[in-house]
Amino acid sequence: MTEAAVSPIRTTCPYCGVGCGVVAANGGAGPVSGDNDHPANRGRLCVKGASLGETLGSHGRLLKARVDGCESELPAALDAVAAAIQDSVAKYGPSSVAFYLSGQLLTEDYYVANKLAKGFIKTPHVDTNSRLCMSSAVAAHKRAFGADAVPACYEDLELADLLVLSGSNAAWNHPILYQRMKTAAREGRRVVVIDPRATATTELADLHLKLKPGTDTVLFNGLLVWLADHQGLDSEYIRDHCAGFGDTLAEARIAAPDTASVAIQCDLPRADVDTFYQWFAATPRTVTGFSQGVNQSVAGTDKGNAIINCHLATGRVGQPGASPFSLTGQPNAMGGREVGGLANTLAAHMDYDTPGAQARVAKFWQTDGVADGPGLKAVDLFEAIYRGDIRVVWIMATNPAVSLPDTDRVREALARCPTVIVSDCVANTDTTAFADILLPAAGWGEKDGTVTNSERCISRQRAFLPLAGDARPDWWLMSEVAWRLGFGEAFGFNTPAAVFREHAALSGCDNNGTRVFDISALAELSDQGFDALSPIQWPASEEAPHGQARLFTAGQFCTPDGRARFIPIQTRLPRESPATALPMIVNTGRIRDQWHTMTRTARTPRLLQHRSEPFIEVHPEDVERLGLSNGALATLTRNQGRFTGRVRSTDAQRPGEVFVPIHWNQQFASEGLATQLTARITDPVSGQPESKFGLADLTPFPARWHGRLLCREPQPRRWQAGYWSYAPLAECGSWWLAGSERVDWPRNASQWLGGPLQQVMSDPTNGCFRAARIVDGRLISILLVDARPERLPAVDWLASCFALKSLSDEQSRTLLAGRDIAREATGAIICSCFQVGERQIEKSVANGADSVEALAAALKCGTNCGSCLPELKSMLSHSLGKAV
Ligand SMILES: Nc1nc2c(c(=O)[nH]1)N[C@H]1C(S)=C(S)[C@@H](COP(=O)(O)OP(=O)(O)OC[C@H]3O[C@@H](n4cnc5c(=O)[nH]c(N)nc54)[C@H](O)[C@@H]3O)O[C@H]1N2
Ligand SMILES: Nc1nc2c(c(=O)[nH]1)N[C@H]1C(S)=C(S)[C@@H](COP(=O)(O)OP(=O)(O)OC[C@H]3O[C@@H](n4cnc5c(=O)[nH]c(N)nc54)[C@H](O)[C@@H]3O)O[C@H]1N2
Ligand code: SF4
Ligand SMILES: [Mo]
Repeated sequence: MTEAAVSPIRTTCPYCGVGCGVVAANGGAGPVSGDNDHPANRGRLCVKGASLGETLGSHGRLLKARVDGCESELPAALDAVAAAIQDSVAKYGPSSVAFYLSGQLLTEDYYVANKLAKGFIKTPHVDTNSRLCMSSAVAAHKRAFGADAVPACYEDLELADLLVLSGSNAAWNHPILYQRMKTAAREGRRVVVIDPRATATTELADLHLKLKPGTDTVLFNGLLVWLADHQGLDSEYIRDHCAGFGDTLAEARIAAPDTASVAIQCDLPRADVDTFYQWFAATPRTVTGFSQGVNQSVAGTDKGNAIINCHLATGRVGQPGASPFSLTGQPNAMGGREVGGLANTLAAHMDYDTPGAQARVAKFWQTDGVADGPGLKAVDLFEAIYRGDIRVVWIMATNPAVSLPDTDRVREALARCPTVIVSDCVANTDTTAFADILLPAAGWGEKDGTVTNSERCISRQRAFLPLAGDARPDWWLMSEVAWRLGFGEAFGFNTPAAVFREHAALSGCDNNGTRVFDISALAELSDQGFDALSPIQWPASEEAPHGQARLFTAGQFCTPDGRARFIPIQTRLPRESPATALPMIVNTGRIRDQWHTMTRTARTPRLLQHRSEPFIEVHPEDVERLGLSNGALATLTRNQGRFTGRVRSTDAQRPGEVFVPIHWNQQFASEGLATQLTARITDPVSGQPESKFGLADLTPFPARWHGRLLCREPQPRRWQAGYWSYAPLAECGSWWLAGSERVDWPRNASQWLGGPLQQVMSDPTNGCFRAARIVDGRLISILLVDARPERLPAVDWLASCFALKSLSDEQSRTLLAGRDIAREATGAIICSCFQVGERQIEKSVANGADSVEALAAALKCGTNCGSCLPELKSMLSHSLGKAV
């Protein structure tokens, strides 16, 4: 091939549910940029999307299958999968087999999994990590609208004159949508954020309701009462398009009789509650966006319905700029729901109890029957594995040893399970460690198919790279197993387009307008048509062949009588078993630059610079009360579970509550699993775990020493430390270490550093020790130990020494002294695009910069993707002592 550029490929970002269009130039060898023509992002990308190119490559990939710990050829591994399923079905029945899927699969993968499990193996046990993510919103939609359908589109977030965001940190988790919300700022437009902590998103808020965790239903019940008492209802809409208003209002009056009661129950200033209610009543164009602070709750479904009740009561559903809007998390959370990938659904928006659905789906799939009832939801599914009722589980594109609550129990379940099959694109995760059979899955850039974003927009993910090693797309791996199980005829797909056509046809099968999910207009797409498919918002049916932006605009819903349902909401607060009535409430969530369990985003050093280790955000009063200090380590303990992280003292938190990130796991930290701090408590309707409320003791980590160790990789771990946290850097690996044991440094250091030391500096009176291995002038590894963590030097310049071909004597001495003379330390990176750190920003402010524009002029920070703007603003306001 000549050097002629391969034409750019348009695809979709594999991270969040915003679903931005991405252009990969030059077969992935070129830079990745935003697709100007994609309706979700119009060319913009956040820092995660913009770094996608750096996550490609074979490093860390699972390239070969493994069976019982030994490398295997792929056909033999697929034989082993089929044999395990066949054997288990023969001995224990189909229900002994389960599939645990993911909103990160493509729709085509999901469709094949659902068909194979429910239609052919005939196990009902197919659930997905969407259970932990969106199942409360799904259940709320079904209760209110009769179908799991999001009425709104992204434009509504801009059109709204009042934007309410509840339980959503969109600035970090839906960054491009957040940019759109921000750009829509105008005279008269207001934003209300409802969240127990201040976040980057509250920067946009005209009103932040820092409510007591779990009390959202009280707040929205109170709103319904207020609307009824202040002529705020749309009585005609309620009369003509809804049912159940009377009972719902009566229940709301019991739960939240007046604003005084709401203010006390939610622990909010009464005036703020009144303001919110007045704004809501006065603003016809109101959108309420909600996410995990709503869904991941023991009252998640009720929280969703409490919000929807207020929108129905004001006729604000499916209107321009007026709707409830569930912001989905994963790139294909929606696609999974569309194929029926949740255990309580059957297929294509049909439930097991939808009249005629089982026979219809069986006929369509040309099988003699489907599984005969709903299967187990995620948390219960893993309990069934624990008990031994489920004996074969196939886990695909999710990392349940990290993401399910009470992870020790989940790990024990996986250890007990006779056959654990894991398909992943990454070799070493906390879950692949339990796999009996490991299948190499094709990753982003290699896969072809579709995903559906938060606004029901179906977009193509397109391949632009060859398959790595033996990796294959998930739909292909499952179809191969189906052939081996004797179901070959039903799985004769040879392209994802063939799978998509079948899925589209099923959505239209006997539909006649009864199911809002109908994409039958796409059932006849040719392979070329599929390749060229432009983003389209479902439904895409005979009536709406080009898609539809909003649903339910005419007030016609999917219930048998066409009316939406008000749902009476009682108060149900977060709970924990009494035995663990410990002092701190633990809230868990996301950070800007990492994606979930870090399998992909941690491959990019620049995404680990914003937050580089596990942390605990604590209110300053608690820091003081519990004898902690900002920047030191602390441990949260719940039963056997421990989480150790660096304390970030911040009044963003409410006293008595802490926030920890969900990302770190056993690949990246000694004790970084947030899910050890949350119990197996679920919402009774949706089965979604209460991931935002745990209880734990918070104590200082008794560190005698703190250390930083940097080694050229790969290196086996030779050190012992009570605390460690790992970050891969460009030229080396970096570990934060700390220990409570006394260490004889001169004796141990050479073992820790992997060989004889060339440079040593020891100052026992200050608890200070430094040693380096330098071979032929090249830095191999370095250890810096200090009794006080703040005296350890910043990692960025230490890491830069690994890039040098040879160190001068002067440089070696500087290294051990821990002082950087070459370049001033930047501190934690705030702007990942231009690598601008905390220290530089502080310095710039000290030199007179008093606005983000001034910072941008001085440092360029915030001028590319904009993900860091909320933090820049917050740093500025903090330093200047006033809002900017
Ligand atoms: N950078 C990044 N972006 C992501 C992801 C990621 O891993 N990293 N993951 C994606 C996925 S799958 C998802 S689901 C989304 C999630 O997106 P979000 O829902 O925005 O994420 P979280 O940080 O989990 O939680 C949101 C907020 O809920 C608040 N909260 C906690 N308890 C309550 C409560 O009782 N009431 C209210 N009103 N709020 C509460 C928390 O303080 C937190 O700020 O993000 C997506 N985007
Ligand atoms: N405490 C607490 N727990 C939570 C949450 C919380 O806020 N707090 N949030 C919950 C939510 S909303 C979510 S969505 C989950 C997320 O939790 P998980 O789904 O467990 O996390 P990921 O890291 O996204 O796991 C995806 C896995 O799939 C692999 N993978 C990526 N692409 C492919 C592919 O194409 N094919 C295959 N076969 N594998 C692939 C990745 O390498 C990775 O191992 O966590 C949930 N758990
Ligand atoms: S906003 Fe979400 S979809 Fe868009 S680039 Fe960022 S992570 Fe990807
Ligand atoms: Mo999620």
